[in-house]
Amino acid sequence: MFHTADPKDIKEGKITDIYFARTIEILKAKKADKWVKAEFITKNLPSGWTWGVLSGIEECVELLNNLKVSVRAMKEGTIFEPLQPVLELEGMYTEFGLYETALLGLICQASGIATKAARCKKLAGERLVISFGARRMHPILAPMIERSAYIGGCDGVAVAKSAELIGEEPMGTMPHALIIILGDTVEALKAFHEVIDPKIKRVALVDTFGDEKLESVRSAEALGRELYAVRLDTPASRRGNFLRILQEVRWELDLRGYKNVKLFVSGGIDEASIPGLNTLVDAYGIGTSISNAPVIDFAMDIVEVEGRPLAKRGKLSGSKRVLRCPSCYRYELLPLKDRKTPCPGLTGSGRPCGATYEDLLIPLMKEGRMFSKLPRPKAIRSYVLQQMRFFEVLT
Ligand code: PCP
Repeated sequence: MFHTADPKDIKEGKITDIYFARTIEILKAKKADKWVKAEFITKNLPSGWTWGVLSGIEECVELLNNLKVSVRAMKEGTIFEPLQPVLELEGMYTEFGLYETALLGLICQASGIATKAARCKKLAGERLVISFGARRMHPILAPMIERSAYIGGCDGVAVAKSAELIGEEPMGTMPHALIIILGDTVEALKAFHEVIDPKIKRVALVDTFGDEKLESVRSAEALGRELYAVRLDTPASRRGNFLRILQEVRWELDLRGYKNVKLFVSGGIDEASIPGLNTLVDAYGIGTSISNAPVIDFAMDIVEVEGRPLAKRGKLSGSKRVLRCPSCYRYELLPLKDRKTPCPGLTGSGRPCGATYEDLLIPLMKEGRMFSKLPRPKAIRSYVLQQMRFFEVLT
């Protein structure tokens, strides 16, 4: 048996901090339940991040769809900033209070992963970024982790079940195990080429036994134009100046006419290493730094009771609108009842922007009835990449 919750446990409200269950008990016993609005915001983002990518909304819908609540939410994949409500629930508190723990868990981890993936993809530009991190986390979470990595911007995921969930083909190369068992890099590559479906890209792993540049040349000579790339997963003990190793591999391959063979790197890749490797690298396999991304510590807080703005210290009371200018991406936070004005921002040439703000926090469902169909992961990823044109990764 795995030490994990069953989806049924989550739907039945069993994944809840006990004090929420006791609060429900007290409110029911005292007939003191109230109609409330509760919002989910983060006051700060981890690691000096200035923006986050929202992920986990589809699972929140799965959890909320049998409850008598009205839900407003940002679309999954929306880039948000601190203090902006990304989700708001309205209804009798005892209808949804029990699910605070699970709802937070669904967006805190997923949004951290999606944001990290977006940061890595932004730094890598057009180069492939593949999610290799499922092995660092409990396998029961792998599909969620890799779905968030994909919608955040990764070009592919390694685990078959995750790929199924996002409707894409899984991506991978070959493990050291194949080379160790067959005893040689090129024997393993030839066996892969002989057995595996021709549509799968041929990537030789060149750091198992010998020097990467010699193994790369041997692999290129063995497969010629069939070889898509060589993967360097050089152990840290031998990595030294990794860029120099890549320069040597690139030089030796080009010298022999294998300019088509791409360079794929993995092992300890993080945002800090990407800019320095981009001059030579065509593809990144990123594991730990994405799957073990810091969580975004959202909190759920009541902001209205029986229609009256009321919130704890440190929180802004009342239901809100989150506006964003589609032209200059300026954000505005307003009380829900306030009317929006044209964007007061300035264009690059210093003229008033004046564009019409769009509402980011929009009605999603009422008592289980959805107002619109949820987008597929591919569409969410495109939405993230489109927004990412307006955001920088400050490292
Ligand atoms: C690892 C494997 C992972 C990579 C590294 C992720 O290599 O290829 O995909 O690394 P990261 O978590 O540091 O980003 P190995 O453990 O050498 O495994 P294998 O032989 O299976 O490729």
